[in-house]
Amino acid sequence: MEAERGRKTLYSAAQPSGNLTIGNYVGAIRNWVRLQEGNDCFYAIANMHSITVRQEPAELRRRTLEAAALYIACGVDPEKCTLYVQSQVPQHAELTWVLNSLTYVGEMSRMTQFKDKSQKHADNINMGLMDYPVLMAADILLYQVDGVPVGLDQKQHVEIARDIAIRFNNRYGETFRVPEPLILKTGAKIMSLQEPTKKMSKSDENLNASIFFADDKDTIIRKFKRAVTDSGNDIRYSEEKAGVSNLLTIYSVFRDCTVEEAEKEFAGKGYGEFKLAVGETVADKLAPVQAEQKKLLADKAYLAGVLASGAERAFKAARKTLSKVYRKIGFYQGE
Ligand code: AQP
Repeated sequence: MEAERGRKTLYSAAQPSGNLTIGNYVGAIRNWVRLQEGNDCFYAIANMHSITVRQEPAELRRRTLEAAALYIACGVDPEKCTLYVQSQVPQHAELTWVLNSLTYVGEMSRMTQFKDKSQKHADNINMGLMDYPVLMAADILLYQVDGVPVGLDQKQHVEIARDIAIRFNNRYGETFRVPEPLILKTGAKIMSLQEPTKKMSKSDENLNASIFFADDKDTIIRKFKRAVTDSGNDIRYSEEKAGVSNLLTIYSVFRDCTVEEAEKEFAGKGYGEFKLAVGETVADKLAPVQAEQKKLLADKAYLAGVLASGAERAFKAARKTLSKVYRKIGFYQGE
C-alpha cells in the first residue's frame, strides 16, 4: 500500500530526428530507466515533433524503430512502462488543436528552442516549429502526469505546459494535473564536444560535436581526442573550463562515480590521457547497448508487437482525458 501511494504517473519522449546522442541518454533516457520502477510511465518516440524540421520519410520510419530498439537496449522495459510511437495515438494531435486556442502567438515566439531552430532553419520557419511546445503540452497533459523527466533544454517547454494546464483549469474547471519537470542534478545538459558552451544535439551539422549511439569505438575515441578544451592543463570542474567540465560530467556518469572522484583520478595527468580514458569508458559502456539494439532490430515482429500494445494502452488513457476536455469545452460527443 505504501509503495502504491508513492506511485506517480510520468511522461517523456525523444524525437527520432537523428541518431540519438549520449546527451539524450544522460539527460533523459537513463532517468526513464530508473523511474519506471514503481511509477506509471509513458515513454514515446516523438515522431510528430520531428517533422517540424524537414525529414526524409524513409529515414524517419527507420529511425523510429531504431529509437524504440535503443530505448529497450538502454533498459526501458516495455513490461514496466508504456512505450509507443506518438503518431499512433491520435489524441496528441486532437488535444493540440484545443490547446492552440488557449496559447498566445507571443509566448510561443519567445521560446528559446523556437528562436534557435528558426535561425538554424531560416528557410523553413513553419507553423509546426512554433507550435512544438503546444504539442508537447498535449503529450504531457493527456496522461495526467505528475512529472516529466527531461534534460535542462526542455525545462521551458514543461513550464509552458504547466501554464497552459493552469489556464485551462481556470477557464473550464479542474481538468488537468499540473506536471513538474524532473531534471537530474548531474548531466542535465551535456555540451557539444566542439563548442562546449552549446548543448550536444543529434541534429548538429558538425558530426564531431556529438557522440551518437551508432558510433563505433574508434569514432568515439577519435571524437573525444578532438574535443575542444581550454589551453590550461589541470583537469578540474569549473565554469571557465566548459570543455573539461563537460568531459568530467560525461566520465562520471558513464563511470558511475562523482565528478570529485573523477577529478582526483586525473589529478596531475594530461589532457591526452584524460580524453582517451573518457573515450574508452563511453565506448565500452555503449558496446553492449549497441549489440542489444542490433539484436532487437533484427526482430521487427517483436518491436511491432511492443509498439502496438504500447499504443493501445496509451490510446485508452489519452481517450479518457480527451473526452473530459471535449465535455468541458462544449464539443458534442453524441448522446
Ligand atoms: N545535450 C543534452 N544534454 C542533456 N539532455 C539532453 N536532451 C537532449 N539533448 C540533451 C534531452 O533528451 C530528451 C529528448 O530530446 P528530444 O529528442 O526531444 O529533443 P531535443 O531536446 O531538441 O534534443 P536534440 O538531441 O537537440 O534533438 P534535435 O537536434 O532534433 O533538436 C529531452 O528530455 C532533452 O531534454
